[in-house]
Amino acid sequence: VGVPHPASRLVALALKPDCIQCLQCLPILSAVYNTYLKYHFVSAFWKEVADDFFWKKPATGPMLQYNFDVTIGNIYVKCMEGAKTNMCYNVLDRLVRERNLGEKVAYYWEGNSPDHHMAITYSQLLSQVCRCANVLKKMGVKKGDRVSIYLPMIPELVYTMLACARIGAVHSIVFAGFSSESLCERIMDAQSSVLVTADGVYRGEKLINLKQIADEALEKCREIVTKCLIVKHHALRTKSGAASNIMTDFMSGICSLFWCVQTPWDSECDVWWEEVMRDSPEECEPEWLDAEDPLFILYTSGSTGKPKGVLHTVAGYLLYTSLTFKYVFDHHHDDVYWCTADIGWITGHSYITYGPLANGATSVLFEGIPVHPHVGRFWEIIEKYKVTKFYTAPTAIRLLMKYGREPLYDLSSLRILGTVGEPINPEAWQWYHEAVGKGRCPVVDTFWQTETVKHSYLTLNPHLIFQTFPFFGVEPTILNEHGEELEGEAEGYLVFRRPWPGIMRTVYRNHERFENSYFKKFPGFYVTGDGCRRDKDGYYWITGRTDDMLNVSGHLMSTAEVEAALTEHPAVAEAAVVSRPHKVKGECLYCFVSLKDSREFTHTLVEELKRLVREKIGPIATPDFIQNAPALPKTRSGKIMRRILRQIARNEKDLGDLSTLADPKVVEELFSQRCEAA
Ligand code: 6R9
Repeated sequence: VGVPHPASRLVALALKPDCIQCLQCLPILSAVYNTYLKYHFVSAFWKEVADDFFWKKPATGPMLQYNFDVTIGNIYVKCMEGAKTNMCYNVLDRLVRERNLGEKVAYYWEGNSPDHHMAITYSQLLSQVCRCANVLKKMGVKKGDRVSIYLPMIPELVYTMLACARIGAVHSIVFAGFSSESLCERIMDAQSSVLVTADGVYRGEKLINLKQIADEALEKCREIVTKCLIVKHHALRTKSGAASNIMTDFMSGICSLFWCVQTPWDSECDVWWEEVMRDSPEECEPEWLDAEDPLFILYTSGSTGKPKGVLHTVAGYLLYTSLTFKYVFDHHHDDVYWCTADIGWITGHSYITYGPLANGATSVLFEGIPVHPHVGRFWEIIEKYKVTKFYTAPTAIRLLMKYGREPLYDLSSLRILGTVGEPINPEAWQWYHEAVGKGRCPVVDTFWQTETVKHSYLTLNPHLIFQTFPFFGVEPTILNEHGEELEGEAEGYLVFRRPWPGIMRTVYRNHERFENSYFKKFPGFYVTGDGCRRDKDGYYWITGRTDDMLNVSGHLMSTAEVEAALTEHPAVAEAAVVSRPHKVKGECLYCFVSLKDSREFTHTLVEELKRLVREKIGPIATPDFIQNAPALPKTRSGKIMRRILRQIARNEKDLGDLSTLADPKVVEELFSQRCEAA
């Protein structure tokens, strides 16, 4: 098509083999491709993107300023300096007032039980958000204050985060599956003055007492948190999801009443959401913030074990989540979009709340799990709401693959399928494409991170698996161990050469850690921590983490964090954790523990250790395998050789060079005791 850039392969590869005869679509593809180039390389286009939104004051500085080189000075990224705006105004008021979308459904909320559901329009959302914003203000929350949110996937979660955005408070959402310790650690780091939680929630058949977990967390941070706002969700809305009849309704009524009465209460601090929201006014003037004011903190695992508070700012995040949503999911006004992630993770922040709302989209907000009350729940919801765009994770696809796609449900509304969270294996891709998308729907594989907030890469091509192409403005490259850029077919460290508006700005209260984690290893580049291969056609394939991180069911955690939990047990002297492939989770935890003298490795100890990790971090970190390791393979300088442990866990006998090992006999012994089954 005469475009002198290697990216022209995008067009070439988008053609099916029989296109070679017809070529009628070439002018269209060529136009699409030229637009891609313009968006990708012409910086003026940021200005065009910004024009869609409301700015109380225009920018005085350029669209983007940055330094990515630690050897020159501090790392910084600034977008639209001098501009003033408000995220909440842009995603709600602008649509209700300027675009007349008040009556449009913003969310179809679908509860854990199919009996619970509701539709929320944009104007209803705006009024709930304003009321919540006034409640927070009354509790003393001001611009710049942090609010921790520990809520399940209920509308109040969206109301609270947008209420924070409206008044300029910084939300810090903690996934409601995390333990009290994890919650406490995040509250302390963020120094949040308010915690918002719920009485309890059913996840599938399991009741989780959120208030009790929150209370345990608050025990250690009472002097920081002055108010705890509690949504009466379990008591008012939920049942176990069992078929409803007079008897079960009566019983659940009694249980709810009992639950309310028995909820532990600290009258100094605790406030029921329903009580304060009832009389709260529906008008709340937005706080006009600087473009670079913080919008939220979201904690992600760090390789040293302590979670990092990734900080994002208002203007850049608005531009990027809205733009990526619009193009990656080819958003149309009549779409019904569903992202199955939890808002407690970045995918939910960007692609359940901010990105879809900024585009005036209608989304499904789902509280439950894929297999409750039956394994066809996802398909049932797609049919019920006629979902057109569906975004999920490989781990969910692999889980559902096990049961096969029930033909009972009509999925003909689907137009685009998306995946995120970890590399998708060919089998899962194939099944997603054929059984779910019936071969008609493009699968967009979106690689990105809590830190990058946006789809750094995506597959635009429905006919080919995996190949990924950088999103507008993203310039990836591959480096070897010495930091040299690799050309052509190559494998190495995936890095980015320049920023885009939505990249993280700092680690909250620890800018040094931000620079050390992402910019020190290869000065001049943002280091993703992922490995990557470029094939002969110039496409990028993400190969997985290159650091001490594990990706279990799409959730990142650090080996150090799990090891720290294990070594808290009095019987454990040392622990080393590696990943082992898992059919559904992608990766699972395989832990080696060395016990203190005279301690015995028993089944009870294994169970105790699993419980300990669950309590310290949360159920997602529960180890699948725990192996007794009388000694660990170490280098002469005392470093644990995780590469070898990984190979033992995976039963890979070809261990390569063991010359740096202090005692090679250790390896044989560990091999002989390896766990076969969980
Ligand atoms: C959005 C999100 C980020 C890490 C990332 C990488 C892995 C995410 C992926 C993928 C291959 C994809 N990852 N999406 N790997 N293909 N499509 O998951 O953010 O929780 O911060 O995890 O997840 O390893 O570096 P986060």
